[in-house]
Amino acid sequence: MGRVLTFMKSITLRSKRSNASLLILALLVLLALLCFLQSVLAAQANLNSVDAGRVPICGFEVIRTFPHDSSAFTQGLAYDCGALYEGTGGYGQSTLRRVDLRSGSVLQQTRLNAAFFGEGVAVCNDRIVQLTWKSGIGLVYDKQNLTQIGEFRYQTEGWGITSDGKRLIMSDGTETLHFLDLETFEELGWLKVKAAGVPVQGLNELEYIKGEIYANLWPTNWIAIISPQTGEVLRTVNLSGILQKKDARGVDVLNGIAYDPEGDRLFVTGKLWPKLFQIKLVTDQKNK
Ligand SMILES: [Ca+2]
Repeated sequence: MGRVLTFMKSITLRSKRSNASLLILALLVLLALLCFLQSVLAAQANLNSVDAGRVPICGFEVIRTFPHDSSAFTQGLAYDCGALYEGTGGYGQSTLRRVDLRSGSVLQQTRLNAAFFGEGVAVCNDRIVQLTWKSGIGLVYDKQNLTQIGEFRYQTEGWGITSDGKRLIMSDGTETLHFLDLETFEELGWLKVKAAGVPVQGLNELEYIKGEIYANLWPTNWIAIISPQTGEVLRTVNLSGILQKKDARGVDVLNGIAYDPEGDRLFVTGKLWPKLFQIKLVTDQKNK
């Protein structure tokens, strides 16, 4: 009798464990669905806010294609004096790297502390600044050897960063752009970005180009081109389709804009993309 009871208890226990496993699995599936839904809704909100018809849409032409490290979860991209500087994300995987444009090979890199999720990068004279996502800490490096020489703090999340030569311009995932002092990193002011009066959320990787701010709109393949004076989105471009199908398996969204002022070259890539593109924006043409 005792053996039978023990056997039955064992079955009950296994059944409870099995139910608990099913419950955990169901919760994980639900969580994944909620994350997906949030991402879809966020994308929709951003696309609505750069509403076609009210904000001009540029087309684009691919001028040249370069290889890109398909294991790089690109969070920041900048071009300076013949080299690309790239920041990658992921806890335990974040890096700052100098990359050879033509071959896509990493010439030099510094790994971040595993507690940091690397974000945007900007080149400021002889230094490079790299944001971290949720740590509230910006990292400052010597441009020559990518050695960390300092850090600074901020109150928001860190997403994208660029420089207009006088100030740093930083995004935090919302519609706000922050202007920081180049030397002290103190906040000098901020700007709300709107498209036809509607706030534009998800401002991500940034690049200052000829008096305008280019911003990737997370989680989409769109770029918004913003007036630094008014915060108004002046025009947009949708780069969906720039990657051929064979190159698009397993990739994440567009996130990386860099500009070579000497050669007037505009570069874009994305998270885990195997290619980096030099593109030219075409105005007076509908999105292609
Ligand atoms: Ca950039």
